[in-house]
Amino acid sequence: MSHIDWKVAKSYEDITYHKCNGVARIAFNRPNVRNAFRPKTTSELYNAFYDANEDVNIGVVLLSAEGPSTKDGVWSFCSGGDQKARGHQGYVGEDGYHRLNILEVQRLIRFMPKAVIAVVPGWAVGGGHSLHVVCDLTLASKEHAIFKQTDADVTSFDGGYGSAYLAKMVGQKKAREIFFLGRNYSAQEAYEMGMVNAVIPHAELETTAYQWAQEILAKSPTSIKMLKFAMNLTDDGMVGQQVFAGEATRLAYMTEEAKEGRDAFLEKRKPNFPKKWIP
Ligand code: S0N
Repeated sequence: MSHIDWKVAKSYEDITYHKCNGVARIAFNRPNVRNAFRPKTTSELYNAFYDANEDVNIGVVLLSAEGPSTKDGVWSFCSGGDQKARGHQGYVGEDGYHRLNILEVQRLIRFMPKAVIAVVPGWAVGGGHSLHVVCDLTLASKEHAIFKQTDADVTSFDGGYGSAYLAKMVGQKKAREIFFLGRNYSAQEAYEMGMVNAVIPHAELETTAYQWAQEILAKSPTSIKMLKFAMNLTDDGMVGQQVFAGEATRLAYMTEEAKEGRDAFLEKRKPNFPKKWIP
């Protein structure tokens, strides 16, 4: 990790979780298996993202990865679902039940009112690729990031954001190539396709991500939130509308009309709303 003064927010087994100056950093920490996620990892991810979402002092979340592998020095962001944790019915947790809770993590990233930046220091593969797709921004290591979709190799595929939203991002033909052929793409190629925002020298990746976060933190929080939800809306259907509209309701609560509506009910009288029909 870089020289930023990160403070441990909570200790976990499969991830690390830090905070510093309005930024939360959640990082995969299974580098020897290319940061594959098992049910324990996704539970921990959900828990950390939930905490970052609830913390009003946090405005931006970095999803990154520890590394490199102590076995061979290779860097990874995430290689998706842990194939060793797969039973007959799916990814099996410590309680013996199969779980698909990476999708809950995806939804939290997608619906949280804060920018989430994928910081990709190495392999982004399978479900790890899908996670970078669902994040708001992606920064990639110039030397080590490799993007690859193996879902169709192992019959463990993401038919949601990982593929359909990717197609909106890079175009239908390119998305089908990524999934149907499963080739490796460099950070530069991913940038040219439109699924990476910037290609960063590896040694500067974490500090650059932190700087991008600080730039976002200088903006109006309500604007960032409403813009994120507005850009999500058309792709997220009724749920997208629900998330966006929830914020519209929250803003409406701050008006004189809302105050009058509440007071009239509590005082058992008819409301006398200000008669201003502003176009
Ligand atoms: C990442 C790859 C390309 C790296 O290749 P490289 O550098 O040659 O390394 P390897 O020697 O292959 O790997 C090093 C060690 O790491 C282990 N390992 C790597 N990836 C995994 C993994 N995903 N699971 C378990 N172990 C992994 C290797 O076994 C090796 O260990 P040792 O040293 O002990 O031999 C390459 O490793 C690769 O292709 N990995 C597999 C990528 C993959 O197929 N991932 C799964 C794809 N599918 C998903 O992720 C589905 C996502 C998902 O969960 C989901 C999505 C939608 C709806 C539901 C779900 C759901 O099921 O929850």
